[in-house]
Amino acid sequence: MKEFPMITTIQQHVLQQQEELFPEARGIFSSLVSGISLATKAIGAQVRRAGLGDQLGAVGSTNVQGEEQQKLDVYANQMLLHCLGRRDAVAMLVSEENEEPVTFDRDHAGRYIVVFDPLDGSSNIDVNAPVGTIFSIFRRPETEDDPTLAVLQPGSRQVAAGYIVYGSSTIFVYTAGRGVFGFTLDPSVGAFVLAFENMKMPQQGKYYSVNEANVDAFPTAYREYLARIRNGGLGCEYSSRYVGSLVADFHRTLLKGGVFLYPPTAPHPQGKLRLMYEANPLAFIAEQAGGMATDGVRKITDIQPETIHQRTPLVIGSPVEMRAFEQCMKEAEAPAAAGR
Ligand code: P6P
Repeated sequence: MKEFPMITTIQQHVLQQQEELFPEARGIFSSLVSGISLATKAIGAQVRRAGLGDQLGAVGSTNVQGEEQQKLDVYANQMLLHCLGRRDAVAMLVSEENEEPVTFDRDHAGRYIVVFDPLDGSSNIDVNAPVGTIFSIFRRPETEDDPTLAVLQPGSRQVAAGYIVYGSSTIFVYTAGRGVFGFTLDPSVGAFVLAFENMKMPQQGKYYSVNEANVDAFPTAYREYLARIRNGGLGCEYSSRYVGSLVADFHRTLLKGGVFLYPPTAPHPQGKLRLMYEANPLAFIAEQAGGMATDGVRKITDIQPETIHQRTPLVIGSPVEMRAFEQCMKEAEAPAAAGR
């Protein structure tokens, strides 16, 4: 009989993983991934129809960040809150679009906290550029009842993290601490199907990714680092690639190697990107894939958050580029240290 290609859906993969990783999870953890999978299939369907209905444009309100909300931002947030909020495993949900954690009055407290950016880069939708959903999963601390304090955990305590990039295809990438796996949404099956096993970031890439319009506002060390990249100081020629959508720029860096930077700038001296639901999940994935992620001083995953929506500078990428960046930061500190 003709052999048909066997498929592994993300649900099957998580069940296999959790038998090894979380034997005590009893299917609880996989229910979270199923909730995210369901929500992001619905979000992707709306993103792909942008322009055919009332999906495009701004809602006419701003979110807690003071950013203009796109209609699809609101839809994506509501879909994730709906699909995850129904899962008993969820103790609370934290979204870029909600100032406070969303908690649930259940007979028993859920065991997991899901933190997410429902639709990152949504301003790119109007021009058909890739956008994405980013999520991070923590265990709820047994001893902390205050929702905000329960959320404020360093990225090193993430149980799982991932993103869904709505690009030329819809790809779900996640890690649960035992490697990075990618699943492509197969419209003929209506499921995310395993397409990338044990994803590893190349030791060195040929792309650097930064918004060059801000370069004059970058700290000196960052400007010297970029100059070193451009003048062949890392041993090969580089091209610049910048989509302006974090998930798309990171996904390319994961697959092709290189480095993505969002340094401190004048409008954002603490960086523009969010620690809890942008930098942390991508840093977990980068580390699991053999890459690195820093805020310029510390590993992203070592940072103890002080507020849920706090921002951070982010430099994330392959070992060669990241070690060169660390060297530039050390050289920048050396004169200052000598002068002390
Ligand atoms: P800039 C999108 O608005 C976003 O939050 C990230 O997805 C992206 O990496 C960054 O901002 C782009 O910011 O200032 O370069 O337009």
